[in-house]
Amino acid sequence: MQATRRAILSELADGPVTGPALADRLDVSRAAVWKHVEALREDGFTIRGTETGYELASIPEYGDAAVEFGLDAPFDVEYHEQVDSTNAIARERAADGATDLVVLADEQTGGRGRRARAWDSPSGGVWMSIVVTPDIPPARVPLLTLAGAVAVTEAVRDRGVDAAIKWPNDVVVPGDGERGGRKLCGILTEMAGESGQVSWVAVGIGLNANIDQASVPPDATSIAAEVGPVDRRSLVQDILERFSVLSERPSETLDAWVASTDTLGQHVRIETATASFEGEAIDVTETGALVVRTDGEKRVVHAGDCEHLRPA
Ligand code: BT5
Repeated sequence: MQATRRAILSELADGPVTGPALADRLDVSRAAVWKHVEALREDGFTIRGTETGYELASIPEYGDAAVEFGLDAPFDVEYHEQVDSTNAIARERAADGATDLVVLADEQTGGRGRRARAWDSPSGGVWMSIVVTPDIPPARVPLLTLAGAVAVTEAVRDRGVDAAIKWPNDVVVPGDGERGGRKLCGILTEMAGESGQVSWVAVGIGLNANIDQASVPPDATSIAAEVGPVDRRSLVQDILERFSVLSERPSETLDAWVASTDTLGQHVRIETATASFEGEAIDVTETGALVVRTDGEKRVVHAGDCEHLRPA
């Protein structure tokens, strides 16, 4: 959001302020204040002119301005009603030098999972890609996926959903089923880098929020199906604020991940690009890889699919 508009909103958050007082506090002309107030009205903010000054009467329900308003994390938000894939846009923005940007959409027509799988993304979900440029080696990028999973899990638990993390990138509602429960959220993290250094990372989060059970795969679930519809604006803010803190704190992320996963202690089947095997999931390494004990040996899995078979 444009800086003066952000400043006007933060002034109005505490109560009405007159046009001249706003102009004075923000060091702009009264005409400029009027112009920015009009622009905010077009963005969906209800700003009334009262005897005591401009009064912020309501904020938009969802969208870039809605999510940015009151957000306690350093992200700009780019909102689209409909896109092909927020990760595709995030990659373009990142290649153009963007950082701390969230590409958010109400609906995706070409949502993607890992290994070019399709991701169903009807209107009402939370489909977003967070672009960051951390100063870390590529080996630590998976920790950002874990940070995303922890952020989503904690945010949806706060809203009454019984969620758990399934290694590496799923948030599920535990129960029977191949996926170790019904899938509520998946994360697709993409990156670019050179000479052992990351240049950007896009953490793509797909969270089935206010969508019907019928519009996601049969073994998936949504927040609406579990506990009823939620306010997506505050949900997105909550996830972004938690992600922003965790992404700077790898050891806290790992502890929170271990506390929220139901993969550890499970007998699992692992599929990687080159191998398939079963064993007991016993640990996660400091870069987020899964440690699996098979007959007498420990195997460290950096990337792959994991199916929960039964408690070990
Ligand atoms: C994932 O892949 O779980 C990563 C999904 C990431 C989606 C987000 S949305 C915002 C951003 N923009 C994008 O284009 N993508 C990211 P994977 O682990 O490969 O799981 C994919 C599998 O999940 C599919 O093959 C289906 O079986 C299943 N699936 C598809 N749509 C689903 C949905 N809405 N809810 C639950 N499961 C789904």
